[in-house]
Amino acid sequence: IKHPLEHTWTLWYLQSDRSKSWEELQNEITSFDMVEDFWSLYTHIKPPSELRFGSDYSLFKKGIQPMWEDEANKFGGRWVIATGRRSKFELDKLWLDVILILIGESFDHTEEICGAVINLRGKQNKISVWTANGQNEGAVIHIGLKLREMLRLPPLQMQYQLHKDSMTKQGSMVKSVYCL
Ligand code: M7G
Repeated sequence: IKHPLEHTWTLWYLQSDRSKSWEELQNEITSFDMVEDFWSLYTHIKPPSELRFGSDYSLFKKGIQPMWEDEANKFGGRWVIATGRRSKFELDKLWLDVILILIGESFDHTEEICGAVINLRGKQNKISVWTANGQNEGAVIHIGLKLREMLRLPPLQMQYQLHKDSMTKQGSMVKSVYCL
């Protein structure tokens, strides 16, 4: 027998290509709603550390596109985790841990979670967890604290940014509304 997850999740892959628009670069790979199906997918795809510079993986609840513009994301934001000087092994482990936390849904306010993204950008690799409502301070902080605890992150390595600020950013800095 297989073990069902609370939600169906969809994995997306983006490979950078200057000849296409950002939206066209998002490829939906597959969806799963069973623990065993997640593991067979996970063992068949490259770990993030093996992807090319400029690539992303995104894992979102089925029906939510991994974009600011999606109805589920447009009032939301993301907890960005600085991945710092992690080895490839540690980066892959952190991404796997984030996925397991998401699909396991074993804490409050998981209904606010939309998905997670890993951006492979060399020294600026980033992992972020996207939530639905950036004004829901209680849920945002609770989710941030849970992530920090479950991922055993040291303090001040997580910043919450609103998508509306990312959309309108001038230059490379996006202001963060919370830091944990
Ligand atoms: P990024 O890949 O999220 O991070 O954004 P990076 O700056 O570390 O590479 C790079 C660019 O991709 C943005 O400036 C946007 O042009 C585009 N982009 C990223 N996201 C997440 C979105 C999105 O959700 N919607 C749209 N339309 N463009 C996006």
